[in-house]
Formats: sequence, C-alpha cells, structure tokens
Amino acid sequence: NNNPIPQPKTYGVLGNIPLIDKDSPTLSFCRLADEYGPLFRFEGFGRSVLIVSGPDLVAEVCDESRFDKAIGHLLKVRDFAGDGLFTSLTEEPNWKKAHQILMPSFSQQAMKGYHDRMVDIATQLVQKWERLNPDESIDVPDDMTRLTLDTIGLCGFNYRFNSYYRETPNPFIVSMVRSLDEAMHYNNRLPIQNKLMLKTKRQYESDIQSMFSLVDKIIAERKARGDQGETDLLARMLNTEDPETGERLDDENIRYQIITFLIAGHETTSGLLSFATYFLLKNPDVLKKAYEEVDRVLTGPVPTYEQVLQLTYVRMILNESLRLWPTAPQIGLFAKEDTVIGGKYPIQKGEGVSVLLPQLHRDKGAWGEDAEQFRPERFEDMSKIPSHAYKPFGNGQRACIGMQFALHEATLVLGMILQHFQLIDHMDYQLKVKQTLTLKPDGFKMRVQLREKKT
Ligand code: MNH
Repeated sequence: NNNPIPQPKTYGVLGNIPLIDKDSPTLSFCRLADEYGPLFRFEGFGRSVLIVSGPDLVAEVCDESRFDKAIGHLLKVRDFAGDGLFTSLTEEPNWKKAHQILMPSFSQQAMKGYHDRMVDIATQLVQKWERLNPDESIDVPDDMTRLTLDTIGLCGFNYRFNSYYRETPNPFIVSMVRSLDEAMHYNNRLPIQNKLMLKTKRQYESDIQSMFSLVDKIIAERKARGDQGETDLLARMLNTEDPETGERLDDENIRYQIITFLIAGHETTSGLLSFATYFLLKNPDVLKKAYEEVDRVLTGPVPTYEQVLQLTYVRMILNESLRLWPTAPQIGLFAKEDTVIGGKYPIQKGEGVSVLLPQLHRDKGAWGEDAEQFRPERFEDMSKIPSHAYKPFGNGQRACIGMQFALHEATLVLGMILQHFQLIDHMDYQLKVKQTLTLKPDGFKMRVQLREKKT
C-alpha cells in the first residue's frame, strides 16, 4: 500500500529548481520542508532527490545496511578532492585504505599531540584582538577562518599559512572558496549554460591548478627533507601501511587528502566558532555562565590539554550551536536496494536521499516546543539527546573523521577568547546565513574589550 511522495510545484525542464535560492539552497529546502513536511521529492534537470528531515525517517535512511553515502552532489568537488575521504564512495578502495590509515590520527588521544600547535595559532588570534583600538571592529568569520586554516595547516602538515600576517585571505583560500562556490552552482545550471560560461570555467581550472601546486609543494618539500620524527597527518600518510592490504597511499591520493583536510578541516569549524560567538552575544545568561566556567578552569596563561576537557559548558555551547546551525547542513545517501521508508514510501535502488540537518535539529517532537531556542543545557546529559535527531557530524562509518579535532580546537579557542575579552555587539548584528558548501553568518562583526586581569 504505497503512497506517493509529496512534491512541490514543477517548472517544465527546470523541475523544482526555480523554488530554490541558488546562493542558499539549504535554507530554501528548509522552507519547502515547512510546507511539504518531513519527506518530499525535489527534481532538477531530470535528477530527483528525496529531502528527509523527520527523526523517524532519518533513523531509517541512517541504517547502513540499507543506505550508503552518495556523492552525486559532490561530483564537481571531485575535480579537486578526487577520491579523498570526503568525496569517495565507500566501495572505492582508497576510502577504506585512507580511513584505516588515518583513524588513529583523529582519536581523542591524538589531540594531545596537536594541542600545543592549536594553542600557537589561538594565541595569534588573541594577540591580534588585544592590539585593536576600541573603535575597530572584528570580522568574526574572517578571523575564525584564519584561525582554522592555520590550525589544520600546522597540525596536519607542519605548514604555516600565516593568515594573521595578511590583510586579505590567503590565495589558497581564495581559490578554494571560489572553486567550492562554482562546484555548488554548477549542478543548478543547465548544461548549455555551463558550456557558455567560458570565463568561469577558465577561472575554475586555474584555481584548481593553484591548489594542486601548493599542495604538491608541501608534499615534495617533506619528501626532500626526509623524516624528522613528525607525527602529523602528512607523515602518517607518507609512512604508514594500511593494516589490511599492506599498501600505502599513492602521491595523487595524498594530494587529494590534503586538499580534503584543508577544505573539510577549516570551513566547518570556522562557521561553528562564528555561530557560537553570535549566540553568546545574543544570550547574556549563557555568556555569564561561560565566563564563570572559564574563570574557574583556565587558571594559567594558556589552557592545558586537560583544562580544555574540563570546559564542559563551553562544549555544550558548541553542541547547541551545531544543533541550530549545523555548518555542514546536508548529507547525501542512496538506497542500496529497492526499499520502503515510513512504512509507505517506496524508494528505488540507487535513488538519492538528502538529510536536511537544520530542519531535523529543530524538530519539535524530538526537541520540544522550545526547539528554536538556544539552550546549551540540553546537552548536559548526552544520553538524553534524541539519537536520530542530532547528526551534525554525519552518520556511521562515513561520519566526520575530524570531530574530536574540531571540538578540541573550538573549545580551546572559545575558552581563550572568553578568558581575555568582553564581547561587544556594537552593530546589533542581525543574523544572515550565507552558504558556500557550508553555512556561515554573513557580515558578522563585533568589537572586543580586554577583560580586567583577575587578581
Ligand atoms: Mn568533517 C565528514 C561535519 C570538521 C574532516 N564532516 C563530515 C561529515 C559531516 C562533517 C556532516 C559527513 C559528510 C557526508 O556524509 O557527506 N566536520 C563537520 C563539522 C565540522 C567538521 C560540522 C566542524 C565543526 N571535518 C572537520 C575537521 C576535519 C574534517 C576539523 C579534518 C581535520 N569530515 C572530514 C572528513 C570527512 C568529514 C575527512 C569525510 C569522512 C569519511 O567519509 O570518511
């Protein structure tokens, strides 16, 4: 007894495409979900995807025996991330190989090894902000992006982007943001449009070449210099054999992994730090509690590894920020066989599904009537978190490998910011969310004032 899946109005060959804002597709999907419910079909240029945002349906599509990660929406990203961890199918040999080789580098234990380097970069942010004049404002997402790029560069490859020594974004970032933007827009244009956009295409190709050349240089320099006892991601990729096959990653795949870590490892975390800062500015009670914790825990000049683990309220603030604004807002899956979800909606083998995280994370049935409220206390007891209503780091074996890394870094940085500064919402910033592949608050500025030193 199969029911048809709801679908919004279509526009000829364009399908449902005119219903989405091409600069922020996720938010458009959320508005459609408000109207069409927890499951609807979306069609563009003959391709169709099911947009899912109800906890029960999400539980089903997160069953790894029935669904697996899809990469159709990421095909253009493969132009520069290849068969790296994020853009490969689970069945591609390099996914499992890289996954096994790299897992130990992302354990909670491994964070001890990155801690001092994370502090190095966070200190640069604090020192920059300390030296501002009172009337100078901070472009929050810009400075957070400097931080997260420099952190993954230093921890991952012992490479310094030195973003705090530059006025404009690092050229690598310019190329990366522009290519990601193009990869996102490409799928929503007609093939004929894409063919005609020669200048865009040339820019795209040159951006990819400049990313490749920086990364190949990092690899070549490390190889030329030889091993000096590094234990970073690059050393691990160059020197470690996959326990299963006994093989190492080849140079081309290492290039793709580095680009993957630079993209995945910094855009999302910088968005998280920006949203968390925004929520602190707008929620004085939460800010007060956070200051209390930071003043109690961070007693030395810089946080130690153990102290970061003790910043539990700061961590709850980050979890709650990721609930309301999951910075990687959609995950793509496909059905491994013909199946039925919700007891009545048929899905064919190979059909695509996209889990709409911001909508799922605001489900009133799962989170209560105050689902739209920013309330970190929800995360006091992680065992009370509704299990299929919170997926900011994705699902199963294809979940984020960098979760501990992101959370350690973000907790450390937010802790240090609160240790040193009073935050000032001088423009009464009104949230506007901007989407590249990830979400960020657009045009978000604030001012800071040094806190009185504790005596
Ligand atoms: Mn991350 C996959 C969210 C930080 C490296 N990441 C994912 C997925 C989500 C995600 C969601 C699953 C995507 C999908 O199913 O298509 N990641 C985040 C968020 C943050 C984040 C919200 C920060 C906050 N990610 C990081 C960091 C790194 C990283 C930091 C690296 C240092 N993420 C990855 C990689 C994958 C991934 C690599 C792909 C893993 C795999 O499929 O094996």
